[in-house]
Amino acid sequence: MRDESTELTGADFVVVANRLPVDLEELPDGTTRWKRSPGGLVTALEPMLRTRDGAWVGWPGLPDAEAEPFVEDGLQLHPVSLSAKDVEDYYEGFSNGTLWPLYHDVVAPPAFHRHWWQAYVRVNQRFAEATAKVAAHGATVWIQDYQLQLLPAALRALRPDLRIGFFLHIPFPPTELFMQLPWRKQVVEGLLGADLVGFHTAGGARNFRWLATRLTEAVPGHTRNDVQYGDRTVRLGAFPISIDSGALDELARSDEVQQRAKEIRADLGNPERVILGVDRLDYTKGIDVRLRAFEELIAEGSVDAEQTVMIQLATPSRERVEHYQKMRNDIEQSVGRINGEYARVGHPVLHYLHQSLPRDDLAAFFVAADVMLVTPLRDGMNLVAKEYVACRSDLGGVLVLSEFAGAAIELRDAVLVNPHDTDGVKNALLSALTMPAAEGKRRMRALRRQVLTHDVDRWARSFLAALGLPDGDDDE
Ligand code: ADQ
Repeated sequence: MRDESTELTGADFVVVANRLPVDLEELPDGTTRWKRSPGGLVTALEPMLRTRDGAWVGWPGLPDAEAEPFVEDGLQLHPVSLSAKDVEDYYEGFSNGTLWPLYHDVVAPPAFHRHWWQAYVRVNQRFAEATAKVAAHGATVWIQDYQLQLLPAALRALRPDLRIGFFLHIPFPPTELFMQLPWRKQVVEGLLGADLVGFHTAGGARNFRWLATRLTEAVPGHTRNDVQYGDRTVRLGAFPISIDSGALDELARSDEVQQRAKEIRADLGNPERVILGVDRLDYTKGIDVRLRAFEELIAEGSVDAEQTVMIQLATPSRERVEHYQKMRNDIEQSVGRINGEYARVGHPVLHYLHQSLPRDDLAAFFVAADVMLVTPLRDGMNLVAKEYVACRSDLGGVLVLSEFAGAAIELRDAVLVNPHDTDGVKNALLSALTMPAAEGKRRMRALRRQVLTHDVDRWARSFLAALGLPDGDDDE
């Protein structure tokens, strides 16, 4: 993976994220190796980074690991090391125990601990120092997500010559909830260090603008999309993220994936209806909501357990955080209860896989599912909803989508539900299961028009254009 021949130089375009696009893995003999961790963000940004002498700054994913910067396929990778204590307090603590629940409508109570906050400040400062070393004079730096909200200001203090963008991948909360944060002013000031702060939705940008003008010296700017902060204008905007829709569409059309989808249905006993849920195992995703709706519909006899199968795929996530351990137990108990009550030997009504699947397998599940249930209580965007749509070139399948996912703003032709309303979710699931084919096709056609024309490349380009970065294609 290493390309020692390419030199590490000051980069004109730098992405900073909590994680690098590669993970450092510890092998049983104690040695380590790099492993690619392909995600949507990497796919979107990689081509731009390569054409621009780009660099990526982030944590390699292993505590207490010191790793040297290196070049991989023309992309500079700069590891920032975190101690076990940093991981506990900055990452699992402040990022995932305070900010994550606070920004997701407090669906779980956020914990406020001063030593977590201190670690957050310390680690953000370390990222600032690392980035300041990597960026060339006048470079563009694009900071990603809630773990690094203090970085824009910390970096500007070290390097006023840089052009700094920040994008938040999770929702920015309603102002009343944000006000609970003891360090609310510092967080807003941190973000105001950027030239452009991007959110998934206009509502997020609006909330931030209101807070900035109440909590800091910032004053309303000339338009609704900026604030004046000292002698600088900070622009705000909505940039709904997406997926590599074209590539996924092509993968889903392939003979292998189509064949695998048939096999999945056959393995399930060729039921009339297959319902699917796919999530990172997280309490914001509303997995319990959909299990309850499914269970009640079977119990009432509205759904036939002989002819309907539900599959829930859940990627393991944040397994060391206590709240996640409890949620996992609760979900697994529900799965056991539902199958205990309604399954027959060799025919579970509910299949639950606590596993991360390869991309083409996942595409096959999307192709195989008649109904996709996406029911988060709150979600920045939700890429799964878009992935399902991209996989349905046959115009089959019905998407049931929570109103509280950012994706609901674009995907108006999904069956939209309020996940807090169990009867509403049950009705939506039932209507999706019984939807006339013509209506299903009409909806899926409209959804595909949106998802295929608004892909992740377009997202990245529109953010960078707003930040004032010229288009990378003209470079060569
Ligand atoms: P996440 O909370 O991780 O992202 P989401 O947008 O749904 O949520 O992305 C999850 C990704 O993991 C999808 O690409 C999905 O295919 C994949 N995945 C889920 N389960 C899987 C499984 N069992 N096997 C393999 N892959 C699986 C955060 C925010 C979101 C926002 C994104 C991007 O919380 O709201 O959409 O960032 O900004």
